[in-house]
Amino acid sequence: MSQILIIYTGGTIGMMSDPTTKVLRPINFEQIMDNVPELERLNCKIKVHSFDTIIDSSNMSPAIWSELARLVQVNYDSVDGFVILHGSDTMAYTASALSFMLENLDKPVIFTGSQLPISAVRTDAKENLMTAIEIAKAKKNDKARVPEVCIYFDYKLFRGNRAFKYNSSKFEAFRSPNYPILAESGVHLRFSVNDIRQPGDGQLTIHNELESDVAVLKLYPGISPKVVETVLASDVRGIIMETFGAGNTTTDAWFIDLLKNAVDSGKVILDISQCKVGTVELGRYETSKQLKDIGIANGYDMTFEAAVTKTMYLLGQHSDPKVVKELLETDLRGELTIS
Ligand code: ASN
Repeated sequence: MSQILIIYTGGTIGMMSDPTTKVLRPINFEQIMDNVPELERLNCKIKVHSFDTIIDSSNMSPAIWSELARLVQVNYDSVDGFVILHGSDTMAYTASALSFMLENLDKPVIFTGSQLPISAVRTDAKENLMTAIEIAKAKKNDKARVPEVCIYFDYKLFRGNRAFKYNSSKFEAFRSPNYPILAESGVHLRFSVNDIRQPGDGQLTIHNELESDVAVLKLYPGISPKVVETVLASDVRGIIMETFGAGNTTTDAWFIDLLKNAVDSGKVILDISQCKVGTVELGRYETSKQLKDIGIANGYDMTFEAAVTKTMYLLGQHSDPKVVKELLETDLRGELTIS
């Protein structure tokens, strides 16, 4: 019989409305179980690890990502797969971070949650939870069907580092426009076999050293030298720069000079687009050619969540900015497509 470890961190799935204030607050896992008697009828053994402090995912942190990676490592040999219950607000960050922290993963790590509490009559939590468990235990020829860090939500399975929360009120909360979904659930559970990554031969390795101090520079027409200078002067080694269209920026000399000085001083600047669909193409327009020349890293079609967590992960592993730049531009866990 399959064994699944459910790790409960919090999120709306396990919240209840406070009778007096009406504010949604997290509840404990036993109260969740009471709402899903169907769990008993699943043909698998379920172990549960509940965090001591149950959180809204806006309070998620790299320290908790490390604890999640450790729990996966400690239980790796004794279970067939993992289901992590997590708030949807920052689920894509945690899933992206875990995808980098868990190297050579060959078992499913499926994040899920819900938009309505599990106790609500119209809840989406039960379907999300039950199908996430089905996916975590799904095997073919004794091998996991999805040996990846994923997000399962509203009948769709996404690669974790390709998804982002785009809707705060619909059940269809996530999208992954730059990569196909890995499975779809309906009457049948259909896996997109060709889009699922297959593991290499190596042993699972956990990377817990993250450098969480990164900065973000989001461009807008009219951004001033003062603003750009402030972000670039901050005491961080990595900056995620959200640019226009296919990775374009102003060509104003002051702007390019500030970026160049920052790169020359050893900072890594990663170019990702403010567009949610499509990719950065450094050098396609005049407005990105100089970025390539001065050593800005190409983020291709990475999500913001993947870009931030990948930068934290690489800065935690490597001190040489050239190595960090090179690896940022490399497909490590299926997070980018080199065009
Ligand atoms: N605020 C919640 C959270 O991210 C939202 C949710 O889970 N739907 O924890």
